[in-house]
Amino acid sequence: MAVDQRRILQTAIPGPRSEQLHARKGAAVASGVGTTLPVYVERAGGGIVVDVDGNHLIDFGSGIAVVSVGNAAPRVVDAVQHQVADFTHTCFMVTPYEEYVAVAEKLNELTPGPHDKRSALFNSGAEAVENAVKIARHHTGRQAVVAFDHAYHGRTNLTMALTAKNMPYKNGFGPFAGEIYRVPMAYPYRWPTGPDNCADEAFETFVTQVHSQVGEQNTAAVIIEPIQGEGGFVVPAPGFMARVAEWCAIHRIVFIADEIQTGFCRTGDWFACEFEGVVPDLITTAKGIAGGLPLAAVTGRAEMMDAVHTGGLGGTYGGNPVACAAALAAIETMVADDLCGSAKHIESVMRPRLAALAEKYDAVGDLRGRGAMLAVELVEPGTKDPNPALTAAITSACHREGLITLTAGTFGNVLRFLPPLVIGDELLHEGLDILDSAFAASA
Ligand code: PLZ
Repeated sequence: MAVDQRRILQTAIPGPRSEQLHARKGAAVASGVGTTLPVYVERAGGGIVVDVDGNHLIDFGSGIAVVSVGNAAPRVVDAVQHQVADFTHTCFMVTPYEEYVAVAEKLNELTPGPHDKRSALFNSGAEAVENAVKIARHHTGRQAVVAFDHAYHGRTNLTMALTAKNMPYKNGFGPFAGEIYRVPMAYPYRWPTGPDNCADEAFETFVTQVHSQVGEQNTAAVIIEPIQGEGGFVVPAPGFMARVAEWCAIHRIVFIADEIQTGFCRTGDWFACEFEGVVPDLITTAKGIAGGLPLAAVTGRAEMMDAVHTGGLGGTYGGNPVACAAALAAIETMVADDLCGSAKHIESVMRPRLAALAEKYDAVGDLRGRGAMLAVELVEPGTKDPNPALTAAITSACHREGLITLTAGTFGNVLRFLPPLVIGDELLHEGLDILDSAFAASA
């Protein structure tokens, strides 16, 4: 059933039925599992999420950059229904099936670079990152992995170690995996000597620190998000990533692009690396790949991927046939409906309006991102001091008006926007109107 593409508020947000369910959640679900906006969902499609009280909310979150093709996208629903009726699981490592192979073929074709590639499929982004590190270590025979300030790579033990932010991801969960080293990110807005020096100085710092503190000969991999996701949509200073990738190639260090949040048309290209012409050795994907079903992948140079002994990679559910069928349908949708074009169009609608907000309110320190992955960083007016209180106030005001928005950033002071790529212009504008009013009321 198609979901009416209009915002409709029937009750306060959250409504009474959501509140009842939320009380049950409190009694039944571990409190460590948080909730951004406790409206309980009944169905969703396009740019709308419908809750159990009959409210229609505008979706500027896509379930954290997952349902780029829209919720319950028609091709995905159809493919899943067929696959689930045929068979649900055999385990690819026991008796394989075509859908897994077809997803690997698509990934090898769509990811940057014309070289010979291989892929392996997993269940979650964190699992893909773990496996990329396993592959890089096996291929190089080295152990150290270099990650950046503000990075987010997951919540498992190794990926917690790669993730930069303590609260809520790491606090009290140590000890963390060893041989992880952190270097500064080329974060233009917060670079001490200003954005113009950022790429050069950050690259020099990177080289010096890896050389002096780790040693190139000990470094298996450098992992970077081409645009940092949870870290606040930090777009590395232009040229930084390309120079890091080049330097990695010289020292035979595996350059891993974590495109779990940026991949699959989100930034207006299939993968965010392409914008700067960077070709990673390994690329991790998840989220947008399968229209909401759990699937993740590592794709990379055949000689690196194939360095691992047979049986060294896998997992019971990795590349589950239903998730693979969904991925093939999601990718088909991205091609047929030109969702990279849609992401660029979304930027053309959103960026001028966000720029107008930045013009009007001193609290907007920075506007950044690409495609349908845009954010504003909020500060105390006249300074660069993070303003998480205002960020929270604006977010709550948006939620109360039926606009799902998310926050991000090491300092909790970034409003980020990740609408489904199939959202209509009217909803986009209405969402931005709500954001305008939230700024007017709070800033
Ligand atoms: N790498 C770049 O963005 C997941 C995390 C939500 P999983 N980001 C959303 C939360 O609070 O847990 C992410 C990412 C990047 C890796 C991951 C991890 O992907 O599928 O959540 O494991």
